[in-house]
Amino acid sequence: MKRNALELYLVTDRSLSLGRSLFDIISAAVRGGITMVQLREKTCDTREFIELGRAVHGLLRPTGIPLIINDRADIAQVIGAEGLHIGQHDMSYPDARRLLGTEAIIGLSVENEAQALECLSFAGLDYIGASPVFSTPTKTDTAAALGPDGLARLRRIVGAGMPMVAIGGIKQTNIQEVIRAGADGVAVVSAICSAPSPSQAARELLTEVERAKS
Ligand code: TZP
Ligand code: MG
Repeated sequence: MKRNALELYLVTDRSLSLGRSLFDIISAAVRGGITMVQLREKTCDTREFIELGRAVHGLLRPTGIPLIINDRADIAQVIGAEGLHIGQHDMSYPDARRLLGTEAIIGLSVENEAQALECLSFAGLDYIGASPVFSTPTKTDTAAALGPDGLARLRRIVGAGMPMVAIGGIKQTNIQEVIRAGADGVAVVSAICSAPSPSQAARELLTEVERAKS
């Protein structure tokens, strides 16, 4: 995985897409410059998830934007997605790597310093998702918010070499502090999925990430 693929990572949530199709939201966000997509589908059935995954993969493949599937290694495998994102209660990282092989992108959510430390023993882990940086109505069953200081502590633990994306409550106005704390980029749900114009929202968020990194 190219590390700059983490700059603006769209994570989907159909319940926040204001009645619009996820496919349309993702298409618009691609036009706005997103660098990676995670399909995070908690409510649709498996067959619908696979259908959506195939359609989205068809959209993304020509653009080179990696498609990551949340939780479901089986779905990542059948649709040939570029990768899988797992949380601390999903399949373990070593098992996911065994199943998907060395080529797959595998990312892991990290919520605290002990989990960050454990990542140091995970050979080939592609990135960590520091979660949540700010508390967010999008996902309320989370650990306590890390804040920029907690994010900086995770960066010190995993070292400069580990790609790290920040998630949770990220919007245009807090991107500067998140990048300054050591994130390579930001993962967002509502800032794009619920935006009146997902393409414009993506463009503005990406501009802010690039400004923060320059
Ligand atoms: N994991 C930690 S916070 C979160 C996830 C999936 C939701 C982030 O959503 P938003 O709307 O970008 O705050
Ligand atoms: Mg999960």
